[in-house]
Amino acid sequence: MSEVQTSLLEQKCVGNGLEKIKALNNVHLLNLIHKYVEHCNPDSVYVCDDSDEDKQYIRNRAIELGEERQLKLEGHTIHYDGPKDQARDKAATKYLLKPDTDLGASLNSTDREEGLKEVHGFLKDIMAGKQLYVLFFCLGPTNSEFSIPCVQLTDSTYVAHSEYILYRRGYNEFKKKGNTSDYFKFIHSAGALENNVSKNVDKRRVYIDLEDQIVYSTNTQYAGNTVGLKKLALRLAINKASREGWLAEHMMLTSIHDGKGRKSYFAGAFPSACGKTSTAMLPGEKIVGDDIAYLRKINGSLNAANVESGIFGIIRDVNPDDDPIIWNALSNPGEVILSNILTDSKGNVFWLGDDREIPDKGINFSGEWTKDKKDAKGNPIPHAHKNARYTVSLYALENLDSGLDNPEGVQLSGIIYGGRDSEIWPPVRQAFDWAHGVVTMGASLESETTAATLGQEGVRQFSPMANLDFVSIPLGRYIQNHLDFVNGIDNPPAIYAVNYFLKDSDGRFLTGMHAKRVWIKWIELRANNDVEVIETPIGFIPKYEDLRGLFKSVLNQDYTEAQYIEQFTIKVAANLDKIARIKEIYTSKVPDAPKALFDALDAQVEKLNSAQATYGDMITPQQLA
Ligand code: GTP
Ligand code: SPV
Ligand code: MN
Repeated sequence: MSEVQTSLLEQKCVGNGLEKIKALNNVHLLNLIHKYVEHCNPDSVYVCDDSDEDKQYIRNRAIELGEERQLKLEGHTIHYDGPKDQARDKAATKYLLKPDTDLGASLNSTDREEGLKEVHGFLKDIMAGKQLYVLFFCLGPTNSEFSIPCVQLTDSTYVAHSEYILYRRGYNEFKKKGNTSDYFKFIHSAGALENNVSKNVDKRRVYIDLEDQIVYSTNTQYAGNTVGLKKLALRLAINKASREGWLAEHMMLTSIHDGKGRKSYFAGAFPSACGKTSTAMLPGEKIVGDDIAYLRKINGSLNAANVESGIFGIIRDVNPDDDPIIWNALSNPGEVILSNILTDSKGNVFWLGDDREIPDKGINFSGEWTKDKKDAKGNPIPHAHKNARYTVSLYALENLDSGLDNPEGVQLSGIIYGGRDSEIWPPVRQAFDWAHGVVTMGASLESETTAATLGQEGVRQFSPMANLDFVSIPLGRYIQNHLDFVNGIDNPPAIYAVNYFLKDSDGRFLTGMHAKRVWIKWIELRANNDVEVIETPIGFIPKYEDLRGLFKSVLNQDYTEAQYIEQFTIKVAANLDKIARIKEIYTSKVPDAPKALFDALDAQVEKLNSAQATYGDMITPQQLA
């Protein structure tokens, strides 16, 4: 380490910041911090270790600078992202690739040298007049095979504060690792601010450099584009996992209880805004995680760990009936960051679907808001954004599972895939075997787009493993990794698919918000061999009597046979069309798609064709029972 480098940091670091960095004994890290302090040119640098004081400093500073405002409830603050910065920006998110690498047509990439030049152009002197925060966190439990240490450099107190709520602290994890370059690095700047929101969204970029495991994020605040350890890290992790033989997935983790002392863990992958948090928060069950999980083979079993220790959840429609635990967290004192909902002058908050009387004016994601306010196209601006969110620690929730911090993760009994599918898949079914589940459920997932990404909503999109937005290796290899992952696992978890979003021909949902409790209870019974099934061409489905019993015992609802038939009838032509769409994508866009994928799809087509010849296009469960 040269004199010049330490002298710049010495000059800029507040307090004993430089000593904190030096104590980590990591030259690579020291150089990285020096490089970006020099390049981004902040007025000062604040280095955080694992102390509560540093966390408190960040939170106070967020309020002092106005990136967050205190609300009526103690500990609650509100943050706003700009009107054009309310969701993940897929178009501006790109992998930086050398000319000789290719991730295939389904992933967004740009030339590495050009991308680095562009984003470093934006970053030059971008922090002048601001303070830079250096933060250390750990993905996954600390002291564990799952742990990945991360450093975040940001000029946003909101990003830093969110990370304190969402992740385990990692300063000591760095200390243990010593002089390594194998850690994740996140360089973020919100850029110039106007009314505390990023002003230059045309210069918003999320650029992922897989080679150096760095993600650069500029001129944006929305957490999905900025909080390094969330979706930015997932993209790095998928690549790392592929090199090291584990999986990084867009999955919630929950334990389901039979009421007699039996507890079984399930992982579930659903695209953004398609039910992960809602499924992880079911009444009577426990949450391990709601968004991102790492999966590893440990002692012959398939174990999963929550990468995070908090929730960045959609606040729309949160109500005491459907989400009592979240409602409680949002209605009582405690550390919570709310974003992009309406606030009045007294610090009260209003979100979409909360049934409270909405005031005529206040502040929301569009700035000063009044009931008659319209956007540039003349459309009314709702009082809160559809993708508005809350940030809360899992440790603050009464339904936290005891497995969150297990260094070995939790052992999975099942893996669930689900998307927004208004037409085709039944509410729940089980795959015949691992490959059938991986290919016809995970790799064949389609889902209608939502407000969690910028762009049109309700468009059906190919969404393999609910993870396509984050895949950072050729897609065929990603699927192959899943197919191979079963090798060496003694009792592989079964694979299930759910669909909470089936609609009737008038566009009404066929199942209510609570029905998922029944599907999950059925999955728990099935995973423990407590119920029988009906074999259909697309997998095993529940028997009517079992569902009738569960609807009664879990929800006190009468589930009629007519409902069952409507929901579980196999739509052969629609399934065949879907497989044709999926096959076309893998054929034309995924040059390395594994042969086993096509074999499983072809076998599925054959089963459907032969059932169609016998039973016709619509096959009721009774015909197969
Ligand atoms: P991200 O945080 O973006 O990853 O979303 P998520 O997968 O955690 O989705 P979440 O559970 O927050 O659900 C998103 C939206 O879907 C919520 O606003 C719910 O109202 C709606 N939703 C969840 N479950 C159901 C369901 O069973 N039926 C219907 N119709 N809507 C549901
Ligand atoms: C998602 O979009 O999948 C989310 C929110 O969970 S974000 O942080 O934007 O990724
Ligand atoms: Mn969620």
